[in-house]
Amino acid sequence: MPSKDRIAEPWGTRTPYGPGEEWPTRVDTYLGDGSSPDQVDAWVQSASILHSNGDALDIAVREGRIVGVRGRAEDRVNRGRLDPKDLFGWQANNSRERLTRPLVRENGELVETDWDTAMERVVRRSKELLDEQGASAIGFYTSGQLFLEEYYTLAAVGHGAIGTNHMDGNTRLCTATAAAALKESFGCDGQPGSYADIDHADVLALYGHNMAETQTVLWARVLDRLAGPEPPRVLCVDPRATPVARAADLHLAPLPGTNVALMNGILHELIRRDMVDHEYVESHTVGYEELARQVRDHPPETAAEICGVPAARIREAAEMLGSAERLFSTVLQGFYQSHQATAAAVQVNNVHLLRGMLGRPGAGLLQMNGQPTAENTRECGADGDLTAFRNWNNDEHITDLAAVWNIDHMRIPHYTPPTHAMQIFRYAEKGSIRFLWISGTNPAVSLPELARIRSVLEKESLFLVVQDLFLTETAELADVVLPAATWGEKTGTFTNSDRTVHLSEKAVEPPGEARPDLDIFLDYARRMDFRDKDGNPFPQWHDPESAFEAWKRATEGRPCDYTGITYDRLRGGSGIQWPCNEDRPEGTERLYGDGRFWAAPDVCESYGRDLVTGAPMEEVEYRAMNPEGKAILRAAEYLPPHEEPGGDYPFALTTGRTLYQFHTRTKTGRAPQLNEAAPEVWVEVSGSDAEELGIGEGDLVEVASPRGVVHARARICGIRPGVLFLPFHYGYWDGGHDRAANEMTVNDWDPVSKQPLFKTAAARIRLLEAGGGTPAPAPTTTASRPLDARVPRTRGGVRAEAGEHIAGGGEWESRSR
Ligand SMILES: Nc1nc2c(c(=O)[nH]1)N[C@H]1C(S)=C(S)[C@@H](COP(=O)(O)OP(=O)(O)OC[C@H]3O[C@@H](n4cnc5c(=O)[nH]c(N)nc54)[C@H](O)[C@@H]3O)O[C@H]1N2
Ligand SMILES: Nc1nc2c(c(=O)[nH]1)N[C@H]1C(S)=C(S)[C@@H](COP(=O)(O)OP(=O)(O)OC[C@H]3O[C@@H](n4cnc5c(=O)[nH]c(N)nc54)[C@H](O)[C@@H]3O)O[C@H]1N2
Ligand SMILES: [Mo]
Repeated sequence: MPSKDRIAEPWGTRTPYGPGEEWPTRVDTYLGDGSSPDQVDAWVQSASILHSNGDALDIAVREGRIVGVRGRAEDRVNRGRLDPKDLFGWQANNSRERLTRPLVRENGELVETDWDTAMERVVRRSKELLDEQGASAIGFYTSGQLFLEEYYTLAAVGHGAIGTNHMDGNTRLCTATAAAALKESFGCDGQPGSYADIDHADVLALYGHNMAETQTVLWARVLDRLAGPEPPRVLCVDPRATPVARAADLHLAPLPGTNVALMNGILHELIRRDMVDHEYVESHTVGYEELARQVRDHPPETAAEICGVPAARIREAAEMLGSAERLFSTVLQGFYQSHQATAAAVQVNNVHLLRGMLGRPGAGLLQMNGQPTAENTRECGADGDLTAFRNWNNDEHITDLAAVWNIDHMRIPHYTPPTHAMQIFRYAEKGSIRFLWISGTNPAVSLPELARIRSVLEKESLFLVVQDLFLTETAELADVVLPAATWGEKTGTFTNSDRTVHLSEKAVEPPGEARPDLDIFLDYARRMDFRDKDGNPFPQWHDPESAFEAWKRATEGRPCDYTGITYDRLRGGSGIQWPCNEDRPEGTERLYGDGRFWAAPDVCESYGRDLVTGAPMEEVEYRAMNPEGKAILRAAEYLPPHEEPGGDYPFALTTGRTLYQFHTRTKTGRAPQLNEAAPEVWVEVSGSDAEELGIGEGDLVEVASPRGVVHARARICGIRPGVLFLPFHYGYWDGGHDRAANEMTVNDWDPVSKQPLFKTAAARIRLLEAGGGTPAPAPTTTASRPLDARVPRTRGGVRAEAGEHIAGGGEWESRSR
């Protein structure tokens, strides 16, 4: 087996294939801690939790410790491949900095204690507040990184037992817009497409999605198509020269925040040139006239002026999309976290509806997820959604869920809309939420306008519970810290972006007294003595598998039907795509192939919102508009962002990710190979801006917005002039001050999805100190690839095994384009 430096070559060896062929297998393995394969005591089935791709893998265990991972060849998602985070990220499990005992605040200091003491404090405060103020005093803010069983339990505890409206996940920051866009267009959440569409597509369109860095294995699938016969054409919409942009046939680099203008220009062309499947539109959609009217006066020239993209390029994009026979599109944070997020994401759905590109091999669409288990947060209803894609505004859905839970339906709060994350923090700031339980997320680094978030979390009037693996920036501010067990240390299931459900089995014991999140939530429920209608303990389940079985009953007959899946069926083979039930025992590759949607008034998850104002539609309006439950073509006009570059802040600041780090780095920052590949914050500046400002590669600069400041080394790269980019990974647990991108971001959100705007702010930049020739600490293999060819390339130092391909033969270069 040849070895590859998987830090220097994150996508590994090419295994080219042609349209309609099966993606070849390539099994990637990495064993650390000086272990060799014959020393591995057991390989335990799991999947990756450092992105939403769902790469299936087996965990290597030696003497009770995790020592490595190996991709699962039999899985439909990755066919054995692993990305650098998959290969090296597990090392964080073994970190000596893991929390091993509960902590409580005594005289201002966090001190170690036992579980009884910690839980009794949580329970006592809950009861006091429920007596004094009621459920409105209590809030939960969870994650996209726990397991399905844990979210379902939390949803039952929060919405069912306590009856609070104040429950959301960090999925609000992540994929709230994906959910909203799917509800707006198709009546219900649920990804229409499948990863296998990449095997068939002749055009791939990636909107604000740096797939190469954020779903690295899926990108390897694309690269393998590009290296094979009859490759697809690729469209990339991103203001930076990402690896996706470099591989694309057409790269549009709009100014951040102008996606709706761009999409309307494209839709104008599609309609003007009549690249529309009228039969499909007529049979399966409503809203065509309104959409056509909206974009009629929005030709590419108008879009060009707003987006700063030549009109000719916009026409080329329309030509590419309009001539595709099998169009596959993905959308992610460049749309979801940008201005007019839902309105923009919906226009991508519109392209597919106009062209009838849904539910056939290669004709598909993924409003991507980001976090590994974000799909489950939404499905289970541990965010603002109602369990199993039920509709908050449909009384029958509430009654139905109450019957599943065997509780009185009046216990489920449905008098006002669920409180979204930013509003939860606002209520905590104002003092009406007085108890906040944060699990599996680190808002002191990941929420916008950090100075304000810190002041909220520090408030005396707020009782803060933090459940995490490490003493994060957020945990430091808690009243009670609960040490959680994580992936590899607990059993459960989770679902990736293309609806593939994987089982992740417990491989090793958690460190010290750390406990699975499921056990912690259930322990709380028992101590609170929650009961169902028959006086039985509620939730009625007691371990992962009984939670999963209970969840299945909640999904019966809903779009995300899990009733045909069991833990046993998930063992051994590939993950399974929901819906999976009696009618579809093998699961379902693609939704909506029959042109039927979950949009009928009685079944839909939402009656929709106005895309511009976010105002909710009433049931009667929805019934009048869409009585037969067709897909909905929803139009939106472009509006300028609230904060535009200009005056003292002439640059558009955007933020995001790099391939080697995950979020606030609690895991990747503790995996040496990954951390060394991207050890410190940097800021990306274009060549022309750098020249004008007299800034050179590696110079120390100050970047400031009206809200805060970051100090960083400058990386001069292929970003669009006028735009600055900061990775948001760097907080304060292992570094100095003024380095978190969210010191600068704005406290504003999309009116429809309520997702915060992390991608648009106005900023200025100035030189602080010349770098003396030392380059910025940014990777060179990624979007941050330097213009200066003399900067040394990123190397791994440690070599990971990358299996050779089984089909094909010989080493291939990806097509140079
Ligand atoms: N390596 C790595 N992988 C990850 C993660 C990670 O932290 N690290 N996190 C996971 C999670 S939770 C998520 S949500 C996903 C996110 O995955 P992505 O969405 O792919 O990642 P981002 O870097 O946030 O943003 C994508 C791109 O949006 C572009 N962009 C910025 N503003 C605009 C705009 O206004 N319009 C357009 N068209 N583009 C714009 C940026 O230049 C950036 O390249 O990644 C997942 N995978
Ligand atoms: N400026 C800017 N800000 C952003 C973004 C951006 O692009 N730009 N992206 C946003 C997006 S898409 C996301 S998803 C968020 C991510 O933001 P966060 O969710 O705050 O980031 P993480 O570092 O993933 O935090 C997860 C926490 O959960 C802990 N954890 C991991 N596994 C477990 C477990 O099994 N149990 C428990 N209890 N804890 C666990 C980890 O140690 C970590 O502290 O950031 C958002 N913030
Ligand atoms: Mo995310």
